[in-house]
Amino acid sequence: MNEIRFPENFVWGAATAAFQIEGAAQEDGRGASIWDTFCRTPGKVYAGHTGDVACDHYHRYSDDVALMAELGLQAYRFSVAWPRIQPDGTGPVNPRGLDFYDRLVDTLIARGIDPIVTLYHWDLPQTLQDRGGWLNRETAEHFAEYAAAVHTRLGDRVRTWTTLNEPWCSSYLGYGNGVHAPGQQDPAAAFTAIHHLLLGHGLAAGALRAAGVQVVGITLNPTDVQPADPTSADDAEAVRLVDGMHNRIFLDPLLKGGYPDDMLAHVARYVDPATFIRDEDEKTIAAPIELLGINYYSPTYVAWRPGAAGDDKYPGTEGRVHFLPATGPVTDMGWLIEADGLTRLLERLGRDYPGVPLMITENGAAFADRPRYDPSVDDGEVRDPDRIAYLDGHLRAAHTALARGVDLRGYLVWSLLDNFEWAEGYRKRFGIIHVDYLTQRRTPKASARWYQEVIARNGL
Ligand code: GBH
Repeated sequence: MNEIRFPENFVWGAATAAFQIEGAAQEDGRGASIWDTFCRTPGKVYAGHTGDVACDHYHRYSDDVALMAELGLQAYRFSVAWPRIQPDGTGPVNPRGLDFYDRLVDTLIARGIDPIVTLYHWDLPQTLQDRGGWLNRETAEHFAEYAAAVHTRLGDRVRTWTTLNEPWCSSYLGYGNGVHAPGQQDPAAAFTAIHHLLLGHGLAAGALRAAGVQVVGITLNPTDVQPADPTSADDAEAVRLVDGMHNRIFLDPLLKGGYPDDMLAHVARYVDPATFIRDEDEKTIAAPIELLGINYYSPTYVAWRPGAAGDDKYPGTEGRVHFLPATGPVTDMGWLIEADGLTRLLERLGRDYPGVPLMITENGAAFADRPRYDPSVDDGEVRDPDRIAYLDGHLRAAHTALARGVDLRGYLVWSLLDNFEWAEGYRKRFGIIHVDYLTQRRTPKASARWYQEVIARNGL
């Protein structure tokens, strides 16, 4: 394969999220989040796994940052746990919660690693959920107050601030099909949640801007939507609907000033949008941003299938769209591996939403490590050739988009560590660093060593 080089200032890093790695769930005044509750709801999370200990990163952050430095990471994207900062989601801040992120940021900076903050990676304070969560407009206002409070403490050292991680998941999985916390199952609720999440983003973006932040952003998980049959007009209609619900319903209000008309009409089949969208909201949501984070894992293939049952993945497409099962190689999550989807997605974003710099804020794959536990070959190495192949393919795909003029500023691998994979618990491993949950021992996998070289040579 050809050698490829990335641009001079291209940023290389890794990403994590608070609930997935921190543990210390009861410590230093942290309040409960909707994920603490969800983990304790029978049947929701694999084997009843919880975030109580996770990777114990709360206590081991300093060693973890040392590992990041060893790998040569230039940036580290982490999320702040809202219930550590405001245990009940509102009111006075809990200084001990802020102290943790203060120490983390200092440690990163001392090692020359640029901190990228995500303010919300799904761990809503349970108290706010008790008042309706993202179905309650006030949650959006509370989110902006929380954002300002975190900025007051970290704003002198953190340059890059992102508001939400993947509001698609918070809304559709959290309120639409119940796969994520808080586990509600109602398409109308999902649409209401989308709006309040976006409003929360807009209000928080405004608060950060007022505080002087120069790089404000948000992370989405837009997908590359493809038709089962490229010659079918019906399948093209399925693509339009899914692209609308997955991508445009978030991207258009953020970057084009308002919701797409076809999506407003679609939502109206479930709930009157006028019950939650107020006059100035679209203006608030369209606050300027300097960074659009993209989390990419897999493309989406769809067919038009009137009357189809059982596709509950996208609440609001029931009986209209069939989501094709993977027809090629998959990861341990069952997600189709298709790096070209990343090139197509990046080019499409560059074309349809010009002017906003992009960063891949997550990309990676779950694979079982092998054959570490085979005593005949247990030499301490964690072999993950599938992950190396996945990352290599996706970096080449990103590079192709760059070569075609897409303004892509960096790449953050998901994830630094094996961690709590939401409804899948600890059984799915996304890390480039292996975590032995019995001992909390960290072992960089072969992919981490490979990534270290990619960074060192700024290319493949
Ligand atoms: C991200 O979510 C999260 O930000 C991160 O916390 C998480 O650990 C990581 O990815 C890995 O899951 O239903 O089979 O068609 C990604 C969530 C993944 C949601 C792909 C939509 C569609 C797969 N997205 N998924 S499928």
